[in-house]
Amino acid sequence: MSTAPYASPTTHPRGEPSHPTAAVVAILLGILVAILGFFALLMWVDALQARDDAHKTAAAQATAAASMPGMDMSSMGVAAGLKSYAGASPANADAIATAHTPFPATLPAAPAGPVANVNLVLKDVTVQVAPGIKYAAWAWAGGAPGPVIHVRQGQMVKITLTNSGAIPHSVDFHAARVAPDKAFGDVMPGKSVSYTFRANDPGVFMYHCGTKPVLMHIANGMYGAIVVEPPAGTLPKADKNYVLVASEWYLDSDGLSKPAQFNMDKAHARQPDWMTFNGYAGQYVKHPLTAKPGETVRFWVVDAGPSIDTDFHIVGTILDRAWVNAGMTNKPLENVQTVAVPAGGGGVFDVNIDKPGLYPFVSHAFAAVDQGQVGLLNVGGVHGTMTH
Ligand SMILES: [Cu+2]
Repeated sequence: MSTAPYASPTTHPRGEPSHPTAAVVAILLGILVAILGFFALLMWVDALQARDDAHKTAAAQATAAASMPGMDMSSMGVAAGLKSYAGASPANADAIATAHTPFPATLPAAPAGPVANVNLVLKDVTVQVAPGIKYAAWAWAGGAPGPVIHVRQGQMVKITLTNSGAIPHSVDFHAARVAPDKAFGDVMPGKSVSYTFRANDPGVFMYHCGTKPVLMHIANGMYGAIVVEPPAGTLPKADKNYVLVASEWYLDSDGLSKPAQFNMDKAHARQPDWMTFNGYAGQYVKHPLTAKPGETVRFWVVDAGPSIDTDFHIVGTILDRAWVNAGMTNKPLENVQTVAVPAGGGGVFDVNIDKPGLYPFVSHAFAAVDQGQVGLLNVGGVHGTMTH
């Protein structure tokens, strides 16, 4: 306290203030510092208390989450010791894959007129996620993904959702700008609801059930894609339009003798057994998408997740145009090799291939390919197949 800088110029050799006024000021200053010190101590005690409170609150929240139905966090971060059923296959898998009717990837026509009426029916249904692999899905009347919806930018979209499942569900459209608490609410079993939104934003968007736990409802098959196409002449002309919905499946058994069910531990660990385009592993390897040499092929890709991104890539060519994460009001990227489509996002990709051949489309995060997220584009009607 006696080292206050003001005192320095007149400091006595022993360090004592040399003037009575200086001594008084020094005493006052000493009192001030003591008061400040006291308040600093109070603030420090307060901070300790706040930190302690924050810890208690976090602990209480974690406990509450763990006790909520479907919100079991006990497996979060547990990555080891989960049994994988990846690659399980019956003896006649090849015959089953050949007989399988692939999900129609071709973009259907958009309805004419100012209003697009969309009827969606939710249903508990056993699907196949790979040849001979049965899964007890919460999905749609036609399985998983749900139907591809195609509307024109500016159209009013009237969604009617009918819940034919056993528990409450809902539908959240990423293409909509609506109050989610009003539009995306739960629909009880046996009931229907309707809501409308104007499709003002062009692109390809995910739709999905948003009922808690959302991870489980999406992983069980409750997702699909809606294409909002800009007015004719806005985009370069495409000769073929294909829609791909990427997703993961988390199985509690191999699904061979009886339908597998959802495994929350694997979903939390992000360790899927199967990864697919349009719900079925490798279906477009056995039944390739097609194009003629020199045609412009447009892929509308949604990654439904629930949790893993898709690194979209077509082997043997370059993406001529890429509207990244939908965003079709922006200029596309040009001549890119691989584009990430995030979980819950979309991307639109144009290719024009002049050399006949089989061109695999994949998620270039290659574990996804091993788990089934691969298909072929057959350019020029060539014969044969490949397992890339
Ligand atoms: Cu649901």
